[in-house]
Amino acid sequence: MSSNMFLYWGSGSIPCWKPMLVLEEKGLSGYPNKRISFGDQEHKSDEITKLNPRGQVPTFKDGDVVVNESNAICFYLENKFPDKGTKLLPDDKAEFGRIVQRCAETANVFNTAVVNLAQYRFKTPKDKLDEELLKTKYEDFREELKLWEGYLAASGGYVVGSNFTMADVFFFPYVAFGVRLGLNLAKYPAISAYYDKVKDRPSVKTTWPPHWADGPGDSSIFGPV
Ligand SMILES: N[C@@H](CCC(=O)N[C@@H](CS)C(=O)NCC(=O)O)C(=O)O
Repeated sequence: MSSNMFLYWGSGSIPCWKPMLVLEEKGLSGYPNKRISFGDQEHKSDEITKLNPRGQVPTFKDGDVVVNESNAICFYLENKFPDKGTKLLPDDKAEFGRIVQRCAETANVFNTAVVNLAQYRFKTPKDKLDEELLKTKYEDFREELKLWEGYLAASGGYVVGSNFTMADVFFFPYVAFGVRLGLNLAKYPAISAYYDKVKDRPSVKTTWPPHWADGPGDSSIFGPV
């Protein structure tokens, strides 16, 4: 059933990790795929840009249907396979609303953690870092994490309730990315317990970014958070 699908992905990419988690949770492992090399700019190759003019991964097709953008791929797969494997978006309308709300809120995690902080750190030479600006970036991410700490402390062990849902697909990769780059979860006990539980989930272990096994990340990025 999954043989018409094809996913281009890159290791360590949060946007790629999300649809990979959905595919595993849906029991669609073994789908044809290609891991691209960012270093060799393979995401800018004709093979990818003819499907995705942005030259980004994930790039995905299912037969003649091309779906790019990680969120879109996740919702496409859930819509196509609602009753296969893990049900990531339930039929119950209220529950559905809570889950898609948290999915949407991960845009704030992306902005505070990745765009404002990690990308600033990656792109700025150490001697050019504006320490005062950095403090505000740490504070913004801290404030965002406090919200998620509250959500998890009040929920049944997952982002929404007591089952793994699309909200976890959207949120967990940020936590793992944070931990790799020095985020100290001792300050966030509910997120810490969540991380410890979800990291051992089969879909998560199978899709763990392969290059993370090559060595640790730069723990100074999120260390002060
Ligand atoms: N909004 C897109 C973002 C995808 C994205 O930024 N992918 C990165 C890898 S994490 C990429 O391909 N970057 C290369 C580039 O933008 O040139 C999504 O959610 O799928």
